[in-house]
Amino acid sequence: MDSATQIDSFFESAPPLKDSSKITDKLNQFIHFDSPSSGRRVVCVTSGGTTVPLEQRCVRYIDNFSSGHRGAASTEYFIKAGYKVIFLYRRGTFQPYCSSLPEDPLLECFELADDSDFQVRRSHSEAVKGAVTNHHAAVAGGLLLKLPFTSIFEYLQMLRIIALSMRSLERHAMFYLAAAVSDFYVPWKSMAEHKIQSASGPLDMRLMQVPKMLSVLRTEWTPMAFCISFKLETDSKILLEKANTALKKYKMHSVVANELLTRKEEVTVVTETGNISVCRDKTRPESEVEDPLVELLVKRHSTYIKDAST
Ligand code: PAZ
Repeated sequence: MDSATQIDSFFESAPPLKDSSKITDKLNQFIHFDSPSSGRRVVCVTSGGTTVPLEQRCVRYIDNFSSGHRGAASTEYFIKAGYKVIFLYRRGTFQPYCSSLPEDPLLECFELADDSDFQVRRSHSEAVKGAVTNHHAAVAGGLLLKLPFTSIFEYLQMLRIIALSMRSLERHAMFYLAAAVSDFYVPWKSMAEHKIQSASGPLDMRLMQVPKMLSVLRTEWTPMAFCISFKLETDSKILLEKANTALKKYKMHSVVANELLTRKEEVTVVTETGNISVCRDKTRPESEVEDPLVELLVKRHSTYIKDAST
């Protein structure tokens, strides 16, 4: 099967996305909230890992590691830089503007004020107020649209809808693909409907390869967008080579290479003209590597936009 056929068959056999027309409406409203001539840049930040269900009435699934911290933090820096952000995130993972919130369970953040009312505990009130204010400003100001996914089927269908909606933005569109996307899946039609029974003995299951959507994103869905993908490895010896291969194979504008253990300290931005190492400012404990990373990518995006007019 060639790759176009694999992609078609993935989408044809996937369970239909719930609310797809509502999602398209939300996206169109969000993207065109400013007048179309405002030249506002829009970035789609993907975040968190996709699941691969093993049963249609899913009890068990395979998961991909990603806390969603990278995507959530980067979203805040993109908004600070003037972008509108479509945050495509895995349900239950880190959210923008929540990093300073207390880790206590939700109910422990509140106390009863009197019989009928409650309030945020004084020790948490500054952090909660800051998070609520910043989040509200971003959403109400038309700068943040959050769209959740869980499975690989939802993720790829939503990514396609987003990409097609962003197509008209041409070079002002950016993709920052930090989500950890499954490489293997069970096609919906060959998946057990009910919970797999352990009494039947060892589980023998064949997983198909998830078709690579990066090429189709670059060549068909949004050919003019500025595209950044991520490459995670645990073996540092193969990391840069794999990132370089992805850069060329999928025609990415940059690939951000990171190792599992050091991903919060440093990343390497792999580009056609060389590799750029980006580190967290270690003199400031609260600093995040996403800050200089987003700054670098915003500059490169500006150059990409300017190059079109020369
Ligand atoms: O979500 P997180 O902050 O825990 O980790 C971020 C990351 C390592 C998932 C991301 O930087 C990344 O490399 N994503 C792509 C993973 C891959 O499919 O290779």
